Amino acid sequence: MGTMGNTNDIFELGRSTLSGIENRLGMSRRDYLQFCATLAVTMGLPKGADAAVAKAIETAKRPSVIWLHFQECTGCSESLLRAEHPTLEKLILDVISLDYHETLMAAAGHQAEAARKDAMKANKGKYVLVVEGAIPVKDNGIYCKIGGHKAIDLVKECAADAAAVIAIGSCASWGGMPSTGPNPTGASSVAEVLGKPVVTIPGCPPNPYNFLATVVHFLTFGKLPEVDQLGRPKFAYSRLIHEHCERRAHFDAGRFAMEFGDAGHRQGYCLYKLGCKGPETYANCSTLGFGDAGENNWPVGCGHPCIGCTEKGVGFTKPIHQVAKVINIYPPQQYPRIVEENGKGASFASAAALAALAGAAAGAATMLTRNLGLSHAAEEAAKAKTSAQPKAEDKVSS
Ligand code: FSX
Ligand code: SF4
Ligand code: F3S
Repeated sequence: MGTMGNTNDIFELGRSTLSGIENRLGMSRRDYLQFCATLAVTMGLPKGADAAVAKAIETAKRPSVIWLHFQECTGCSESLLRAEHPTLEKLILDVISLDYHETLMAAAGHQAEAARKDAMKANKGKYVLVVEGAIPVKDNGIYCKIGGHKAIDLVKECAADAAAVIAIGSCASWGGMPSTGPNPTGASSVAEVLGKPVVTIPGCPPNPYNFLATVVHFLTFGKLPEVDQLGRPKFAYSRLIHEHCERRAHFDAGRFAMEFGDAGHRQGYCLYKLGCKGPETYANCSTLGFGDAGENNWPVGCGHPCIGCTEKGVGFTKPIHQVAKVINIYPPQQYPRIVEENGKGASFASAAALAALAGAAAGAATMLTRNLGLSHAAEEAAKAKTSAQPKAEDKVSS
């Protein structure tokens, strides 16, 4: 890896080499550098690292990526390549050379098989294998076949000559939804099938930036990021969601939503009593919004309890209404601010795109997000203005 850049490098980079990126992506230099800064921050890199990231993306050879799909819903790919966010999609396809992806490639049948074999041969020992979905192992693995090959054989064949293996999504990371009891197909994780640890990016779906940051780390530093004992990059999965949740101050103050739609829910109170699993789930959802629809674009930000989708033994295992085990009872040293404008993070453009592309339902969801996100203080201020007395049915339980 080269030395980390500094702020001057960023401007130098902007003047000297970024015109290529501008042309390729049809995006402004400012947006591109902002994207690099987001990735650098996601990885927890020190100040100035965004210049090194920008340079690596601009100059390094795009790694060949072979992307396999097994037992899953394709939500991981959807989350990465959302039609609503063409900029993100373009960036991803510029950062990596996606040589084989069953959902996206135009080729079919023997042509598709040939594309996979060609990419593996041409990039032997250098390609990144991304696996989405669990692998069924019961009854000799007959429950998932692609092109006549069993998933269990395909993953072993493709992993043999890969420089790195990344399991994307909870299904590939630990079995996810397909492994829910009684797990009739024996849905298993990539690490279990390969018999060795791999990098895992759990989440159903995972935050696209966590995947991108992992790939860009590989590109910038020539190695994958540091991981925990479950293979999860530490930059994203070392803290509990509950530690940085925007509703944490409500939890500590004992202000809870007791029912969906009650006064507490509408005022953005803590969702613990509705079964939120944030206190026992490790992920950065509370600090990094999904996609580019705004900082509050995550389950709790939208008024839904976290179901612990990143965490084996929690997501798809514990009943949604069951209260979470509070792993860390200590209050944080610093409280995240109760975001007054909670739910207003979505840019006008992305909210409009959501509404236009996904129809009225998404538009309504955006409005709901905004309404649910109104903070206690904002409601109180509004109430004071109109001198309205709270109604009996609006009483908040705690
Ligand atoms: Fe779906 Fe991916 Fe969930 Fe699994 O995400 S969003 S079922 S983790 O493998 O496609
Ligand atoms: Fe946030 Fe859930 Fe923790 Fe409440 S229980 S503070 S909603 S993570
Ligand atoms: Fe999943 Fe909970 Fe994050 S449900 S997306 S781990 S907030």
